[in-house]
Amino acid sequence: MTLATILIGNTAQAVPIPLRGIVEGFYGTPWTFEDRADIIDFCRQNNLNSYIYAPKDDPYHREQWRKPYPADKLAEMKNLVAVAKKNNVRFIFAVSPGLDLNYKGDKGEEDFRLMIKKLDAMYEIGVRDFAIFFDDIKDKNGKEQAIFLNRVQKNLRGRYKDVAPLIMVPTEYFYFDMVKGDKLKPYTKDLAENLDPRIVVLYTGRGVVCDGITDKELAEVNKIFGREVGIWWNYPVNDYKLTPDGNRNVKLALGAIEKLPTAKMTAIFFNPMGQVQLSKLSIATGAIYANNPATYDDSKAWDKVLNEQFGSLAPYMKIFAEHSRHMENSWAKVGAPDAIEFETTASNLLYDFGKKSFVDFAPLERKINEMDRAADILLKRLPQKYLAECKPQLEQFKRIANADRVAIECLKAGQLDPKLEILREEITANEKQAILSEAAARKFIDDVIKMFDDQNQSKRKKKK
Ligand code: 14T
Repeated sequence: MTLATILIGNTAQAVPIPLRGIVEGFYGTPWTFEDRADIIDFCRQNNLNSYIYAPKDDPYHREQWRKPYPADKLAEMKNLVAVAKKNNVRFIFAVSPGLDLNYKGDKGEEDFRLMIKKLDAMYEIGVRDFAIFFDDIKDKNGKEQAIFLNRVQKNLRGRYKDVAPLIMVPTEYFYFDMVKGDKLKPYTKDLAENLDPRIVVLYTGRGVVCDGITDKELAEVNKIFGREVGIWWNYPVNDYKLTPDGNRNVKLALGAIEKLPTAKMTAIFFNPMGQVQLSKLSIATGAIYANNPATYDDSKAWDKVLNEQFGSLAPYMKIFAEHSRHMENSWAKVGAPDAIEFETTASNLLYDFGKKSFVDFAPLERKINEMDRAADILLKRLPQKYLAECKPQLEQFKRIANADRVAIECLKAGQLDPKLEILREEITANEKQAILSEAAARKFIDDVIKMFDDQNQSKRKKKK
């Protein structure tokens, strides 16, 4: 039993995180208005109460934040705000002015006026919740940002009694960027010292994309800001794994939300993938978490949601999703490892292969057959709107299963078949658009080829 569980009579009561929802905060093609209406309905169904509008590549949100929305865009927005109201979901409108915001002099006054004008237009169409984000910018004037935000908050709440407290994201928005050694960096210190304590601060954990947040880590950041901070959680977002030709959204994050605090907290927002339908898998587990952090069990939640969302296809979707849940690059790491059982079965097999006279290939062969079959069934039976988001990945999954099978044939024959190298080249070519199971089923192909290469190399050396 943790702090966040309250005993009433003799039964544990769930303590939902007060503000819980989705932040459309990724880089790349923004969702459509239909996507957003659909996701707001999904929020209601899953007892998530907030949606933040903050698509990085809506020019009116960030690069050209000063410009008012044209009439057609505003009409769509008004529609969406009505959908949110009907669904009992807060529509939180965010602006990211930090690329070129002025604080001082006439330009400062003009920018303040334009910000208020921008937010007023949203109030007019029914928005009552606002956010201002300062992430991913060069400017690091903590004090000026705080003064600006305090002034915006005071202005809005002075004129409108029904506007909620402002939400903000700092420029130093992850813990390792807020501190140097055991000291606060100047930006964070200035911001924390000057920011109205009623303004909600969001942060992403110890890194931008990191492997969990502990109660202790959260408490430390609460202390820094002198308030209960909220979490902007960068899973399942997949905008940061860029291919050499600049494609985003190539790896699908289909795992459960995991490793988040159980202590009492004030807000959590999940940053989704460009793929709206498939984002619902991990976000529905996040909703279970956010409605009762103390009792959350990620693997139970994952199974429950797979069944709810995929019905008779759930067992096949689970096999696919197991190979596509870990997100990692040089600076990011989140999500359970991909296909742990496959990985241990494969590495045990290769270990035995070098040592023993008898090797049992059957367990890995069974797994490979299951993967191939799952891909076929999903390609045939997934509803069109889901398939549209994962066809390249399912086809790549099939290619990998196929190559894994050939790799086993090579092991059985005791020599490398050049066909395996051709299959690997095909897979590599398709990694422009689809990546999965990098450290499991995809790695097995490389491991087998490398093993034969090493063997041949040492044979050649012996001849010399
Ligand atoms: F606001 C923040 F909390 C945040 O996470 N900002 C961005 C966000 O829009 C993006 O979707 C997310 C995942 O890529 O990370 C932040 O953007 C970055 C940060 C980086 F350090 C993108 C690339 C980076 F190298």
